[in-house]
Amino acid sequence: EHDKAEFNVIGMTCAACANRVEKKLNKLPGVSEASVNLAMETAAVEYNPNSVSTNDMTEAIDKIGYELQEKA
Ligand code: 9UX
Repeated sequence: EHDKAEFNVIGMTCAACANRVEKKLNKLPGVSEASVNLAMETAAVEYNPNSVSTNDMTEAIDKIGYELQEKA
């Protein structure tokens, strides 16, 4: 009920980009904590897999102009 996903984030240029991505992830129902690291170009997300999928996250971020790639 409490999974963690790690992503590479493509397309972030400035701190406002990182805030946009982080806020979007945190607004998704089922996401309990999302943290974006601009310098590392990564995102870490804690979520309930019964409510939200990593594919939902990827689609939501694509819509605002960035790309998530789930780490292996
Ligand atoms: Mo910063 Mo990101 O000026 O789209 S918000 S580059």
